[in-house]
Amino acid sequence: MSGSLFAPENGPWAEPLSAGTVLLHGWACADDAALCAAVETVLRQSPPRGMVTPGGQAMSVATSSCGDWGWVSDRRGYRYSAVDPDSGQPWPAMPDALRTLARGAAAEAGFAGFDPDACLINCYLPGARMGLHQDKDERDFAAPIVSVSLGLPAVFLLGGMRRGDPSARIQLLHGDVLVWGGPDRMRFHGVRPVQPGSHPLLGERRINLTFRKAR
Ligand code: MD3
Ligand code: FE
Repeated sequence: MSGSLFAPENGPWAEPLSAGTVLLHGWACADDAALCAAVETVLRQSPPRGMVTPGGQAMSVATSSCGDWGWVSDRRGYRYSAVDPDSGQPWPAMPDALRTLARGAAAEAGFAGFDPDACLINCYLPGARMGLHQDKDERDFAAPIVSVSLGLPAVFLLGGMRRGDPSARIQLLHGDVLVWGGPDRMRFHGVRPVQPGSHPLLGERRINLTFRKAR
């Protein structure tokens, strides 16, 4: 019965956080070594790099992507690009292990048929954080976003529809998968600074994958 609702004794379990957000605790744990290996393969081809916001601020998170589209930011703005601007080549293909995980998690959360064409890879060293923002660079807000947390834990901030709305603090551990869509798709969210530590598979890092339908 692995993966069924409210069965923590059986491994992964689903916790609805609000109308359109489900936290699948430990969903990625069973396959974590293969997932981390697939991510490392992508990162050798398109290494994580610091981005600059359109306002000129350096982001503390280093970012890469795989799939048909990758997310980039510079002084010209935020956008999706088919080419890694550092290599001049297309982004690495989305590994099957990653795509299968994202599709299964989306289906478990009620979004059957999710077909991501982009996977952002956010790499956090201790101290790295992500300020409150909305994900609004995608074309189709009807598709959900699936987030996979690997390595060091983090506290994520789940805000409201306006920047000033209060936000809940939610711990994301290695192997946790968060699916959000529908009424929650445009919520403000962020990540508190990652605390120092070491993880057996990834060392002194947190890696977050977000699967999106970009175009
Ligand atoms: C669901 N990444 O890449 S994902 C991003 O952990 C991004 O790297 C974060 O935000 C990361 O754009 C957070 C988890 C998350 C965060 C906020 C949410 C899921 C959410 C807000 C509403 C619903
Ligand atoms: Fe985001």
